Amino acid sequence: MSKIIHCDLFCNVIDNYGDIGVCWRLARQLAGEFGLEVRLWVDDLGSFARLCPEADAALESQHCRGVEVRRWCDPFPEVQPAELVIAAFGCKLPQSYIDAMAMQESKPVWINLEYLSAEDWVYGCHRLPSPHPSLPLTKYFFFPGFTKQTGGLLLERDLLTRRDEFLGNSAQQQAYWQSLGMDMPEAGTLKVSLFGYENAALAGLFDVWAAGAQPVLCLVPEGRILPQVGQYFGDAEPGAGIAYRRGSLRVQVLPFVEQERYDELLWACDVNFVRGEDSCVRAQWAGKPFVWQIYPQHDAVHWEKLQAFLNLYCATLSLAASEAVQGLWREWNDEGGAGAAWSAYTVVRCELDARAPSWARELAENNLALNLLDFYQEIGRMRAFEIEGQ
Ligand code: TRH
Repeated sequence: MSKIIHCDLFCNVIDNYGDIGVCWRLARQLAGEFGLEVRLWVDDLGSFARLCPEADAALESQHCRGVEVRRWCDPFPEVQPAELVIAAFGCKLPQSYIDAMAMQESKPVWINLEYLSAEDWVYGCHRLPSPHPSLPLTKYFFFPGFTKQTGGLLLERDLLTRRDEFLGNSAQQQAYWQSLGMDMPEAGTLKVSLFGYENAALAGLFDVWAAGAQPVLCLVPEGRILPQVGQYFGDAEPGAGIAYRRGSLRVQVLPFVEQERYDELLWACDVNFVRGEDSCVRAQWAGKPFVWQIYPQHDAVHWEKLQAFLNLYCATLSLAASEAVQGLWREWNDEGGAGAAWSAYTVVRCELDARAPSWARELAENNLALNLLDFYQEIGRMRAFEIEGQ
């Protein structure tokens, strides 16, 4: 029987839900699908509890869905380091923990799991070692990404099967809409989910939807864009459960749901507006057209990141579809005229609908958790070989 691998996964929540979203997903997958003993260290359990409502943000230690969740506090407790140590998004590990790693006879495999990017400089940095300046430890960079030259994307083993079952089963879909307190939308209604940051382009988009011939049902999970939604409809206190209507547009505000349930929303809609990192990946697994609001950075480097992804995503589209996607995404991210760009997008929707499932299938060939564990084993073999050679 093979030995159980212990994994310490460190998550420093910078803001929002992306950091913890990625870590929680990876932790569950490593524990549930690969049998690792995972300890997830989180410095903001309040954010974690939004994704996993059964968690108690006041506890130092608890078990959730097969994962030991620990508060990352200062001073850091004295613990035995795991064989596999993952620092999510390059977060800085506690010094006492690094010292303890250096004391181990068999040194842990220390991996910096980086942010997702489609930029090609990533190819040269993926799997690069970085020896510690003073301790006998090496940290390795691991980059998620969209091509074979990267570590791939987080994808649960059964996700695409579950998605296809949902899409092929109207009873399941009906049950989903009922769980939202709604009837299944009538055929011909365009169903849109809208998860985003504050965005000045929203009003223009709502105007176009409201004035259009096609009925649009827009589902908005509670979050940063909600005050603007309320403002559009003259409501100073928008909240989950509230619905609005103007012309052909109906907006329904949804509660923020536990992480596993967010996928159903993406599957149930025709177009998904997403943001950050994790929801953007989930929208791709949904096999539906999507519009990405990238996480804005002060030095505007996010534009290069956005363009790098667009270059990949649009490479197999017709010129018209490529221009329409790029036009809408740019306007949405620039907080500009998304309403006008929407019309061109509508014209190419059929092509985008057809392309999205095959795009997901292609990405699914590169599974991040699997690659991470292969890399862990590879480093172990490399070290054993070096010891034999001494
Ligand atoms: O929340 P985000 O904007 O996260 C971020 C962070 O800002 C982070 O600092 C930054 O580095 C990163 O983006 C790029 O967007 P993201 O990544 O999509 O994370 C949202 C998570 O919330 C994702 O795991 C899905 C989840 N979610 C739910 O669990 N329930 C919900 O109802 C919704 C709408 C989302």
